[in-house]
Amino acid sequence: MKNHALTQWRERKEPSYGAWLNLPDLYSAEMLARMGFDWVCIDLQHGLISYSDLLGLVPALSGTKATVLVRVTSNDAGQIGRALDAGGHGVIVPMVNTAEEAAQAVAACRYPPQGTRSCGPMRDAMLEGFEYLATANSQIACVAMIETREGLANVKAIAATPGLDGLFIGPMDLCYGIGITPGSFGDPAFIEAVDQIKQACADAGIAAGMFGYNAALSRAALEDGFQFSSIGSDANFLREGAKQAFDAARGLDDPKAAKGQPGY
Ligand code: 3PY
Ligand code: MG
Repeated sequence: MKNHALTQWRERKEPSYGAWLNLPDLYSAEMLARMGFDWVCIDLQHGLISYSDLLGLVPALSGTKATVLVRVTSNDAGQIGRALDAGGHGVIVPMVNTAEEAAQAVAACRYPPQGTRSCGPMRDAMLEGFEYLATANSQIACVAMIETREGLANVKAIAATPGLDGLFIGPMDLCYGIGITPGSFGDPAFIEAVDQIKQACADAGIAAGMFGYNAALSRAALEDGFQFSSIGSDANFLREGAKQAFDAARGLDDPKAAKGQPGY
């Protein structure tokens, strides 16, 4: 197994574009993946997606170049194992606050001796047999989200966690964490926090990622030294596309709508 997104992040030569799935629809998931995104993240934390939905979404995405990441609901080894056994090629773990928590997430992604993942890869074993076991530890991506005050305070130690592949900023929770209004991404405190996280990644030699609420936010992050960003979600693409068409048909074109509005 070769993880396309992980290769991009490690080599850092090109921006890595992601699409975010909040909806449990197989057709729209496949459609997005076929558009050429480097990775697609199935969001079990805030998306309207169950584990049974995930079992259908993973095959719908396979056969495209998109690396399948799963945002789990919490830093839970059992759930991380199930997401990977179902065919996820990496996890995004929310609300990581300490280096110990980051190490727990990494251990859940790696087979012994590097970690404690229990052996039972269902989908990848079907596709690759035991070959999967030889490559899984190096090809499964483990990403920790920095989005709390405590996580930010410990970001250097978290980034230095052996085996961790990247940090991913949850901008809205990060705003809450540092005590500013959610969405005030121009606030100097937010910019300072983002810089701190980016620097911690650079020092540790891991990838910096940003949840982008729209293409403009993602582009700014990627031009500012981030390696990966989600440029929007299925729900947001649907809402924005529908809004533009509906407004255009009524002659109400909103110049702001063309740039895309933040949203889940
Ligand atoms: C955040 O903005 O906090 C996120 O986790 C994005 O879903
Ligand atoms: Mg969050």
